[in-house]
Amino acid sequence: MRVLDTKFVRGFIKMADDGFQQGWHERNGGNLSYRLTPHEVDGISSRLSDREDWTPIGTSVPGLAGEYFLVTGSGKYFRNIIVDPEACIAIIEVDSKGENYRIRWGLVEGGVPTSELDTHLMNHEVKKRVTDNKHRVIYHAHTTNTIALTFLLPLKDEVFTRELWECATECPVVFPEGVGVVGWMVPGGRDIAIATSKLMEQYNVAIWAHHGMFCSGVDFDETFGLMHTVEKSAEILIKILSVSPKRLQSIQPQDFRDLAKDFHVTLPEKFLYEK
Ligand code: 2HA
Ligand code: ZN
Repeated sequence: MRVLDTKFVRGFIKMADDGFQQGWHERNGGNLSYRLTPHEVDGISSRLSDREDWTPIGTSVPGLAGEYFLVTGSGKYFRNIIVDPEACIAIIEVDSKGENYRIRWGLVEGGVPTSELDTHLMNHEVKKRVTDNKHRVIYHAHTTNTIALTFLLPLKDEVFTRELWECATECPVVFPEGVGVVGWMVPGGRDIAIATSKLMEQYNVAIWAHHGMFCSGVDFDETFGLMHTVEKSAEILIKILSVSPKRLQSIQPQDFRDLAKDFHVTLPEKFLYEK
């Protein structure tokens, strides 16, 4: 089967374009990765090239040995993915030690996988383990309102989670485990990958101060929907803060406890502090 005709590649391209349409991917901003199922690898095996050399990942991900990923290319523009996917995205294979990768398809005009490959792969390794192999998508975007909030709120998981929960009733149902926050760090390397993947042990959302957001999920819909929900709530909060520093009313800790009961979610008490 042609790689471009597969459901997972089409879903990947649609998600990338949805993100671009949201205004989250200026220039070459953002990156996306998807961990293929063995069945999906089998379906395209005759279309994969084995001419490329192995390249060090820059970190070690033994939990991903032998896995295949569809990833965006470093320096490629999300805006162009829908127009010329073969030039903008690639399928990579991780070696049997989890230390090297090689390109098996795509990036036909040259290039390498996303500059945030370390973070993507370390997040995938954590999520594969803690979700019992269910999560397959890691998404990074430059979400405008969430970035703006990192200049206004203390960079604490408890504060971001609580403020985002309060601004849209669906939030505690969509991300009951909360969100994590990483203080400003140099992007594109192992240190920020370690900090982010540590948060991914307990959250599906990691916010990078003054930069953007990472989300994890089982499929494209769920992962995009999570990013979209967090960013929508951040937009509401930015509108509130823009109009007035004072709120007349909001959702209270006991309201969240009542919601948790009816919607069958567990909301950690550390987010339900008295203000
Ligand atoms: O340019 O978003 O974090 C891609 C990025 C780096
Ligand atoms: Zn970025």
